[in-house]
Amino acid sequence: MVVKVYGAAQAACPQRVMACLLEKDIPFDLVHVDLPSAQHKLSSFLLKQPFGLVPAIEDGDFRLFESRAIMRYYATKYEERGPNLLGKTLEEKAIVDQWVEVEAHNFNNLVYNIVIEVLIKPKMGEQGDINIVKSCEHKLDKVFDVYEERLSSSKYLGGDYFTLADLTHMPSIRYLVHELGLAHLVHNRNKVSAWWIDISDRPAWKNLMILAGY
Ligand SMILES: N[C@@H](CCC(=O)N[C@@H](CS)C(=O)NCC(=O)O)C(=O)O
Repeated sequence: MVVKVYGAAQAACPQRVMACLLEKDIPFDLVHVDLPSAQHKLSSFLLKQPFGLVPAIEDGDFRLFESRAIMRYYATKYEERGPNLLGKTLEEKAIVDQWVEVEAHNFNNLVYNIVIEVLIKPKMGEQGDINIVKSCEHKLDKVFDVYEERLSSSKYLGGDYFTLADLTHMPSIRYLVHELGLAHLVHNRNKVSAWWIDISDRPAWKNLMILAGY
């Protein structure tokens, strides 16, 4: 049974799921949900994701939403296949989880708010608020200082090898570097810059970039 991913190829949260599936070599079909026409708010889609957000998956009879829950599910279900994305010992797994939580609670919203002001509002004919952008950029600067420190003593955020801790950051960092004019946040820092160059060179990520049509 091929996994169905409901989402949009260029939306960050579905990309988190697809990056994980590609790392694990799990075949999937992307079922396009058209965000500009608010297809994700239709009652038929709310059956799959009751908050009207992408992604959601269907795997046979099994359904799941929330991108980080989905990536954890597949990384666990296929723990023995392909790269270990979870950590091996209980402590390694806890540290991977810690950085996944950091991404969800200290990082993601800052980038998301900038995306809204810089990309989404202008597309809808509204002017973005530069003060929100500046404030989020300032906060992100501090978060990246923490990452620089972490990556000075550990090759990857979760430990010695690439895990979900790194993967979960990738869609947002791509936005910063390639679409929001904020590449300096990454490349002004030696360790963060080397880390991003390394993880964005992974075949799974490059395949996702092709799929997304970049
Ligand atoms: N916590 C959710 C967030 C999902 C989310 O915010 N998805 C965005 C795309 S990255 C979306 O559906 N945006 C459309 C909207 O807000 O109407 C997850 O990780 O799956």
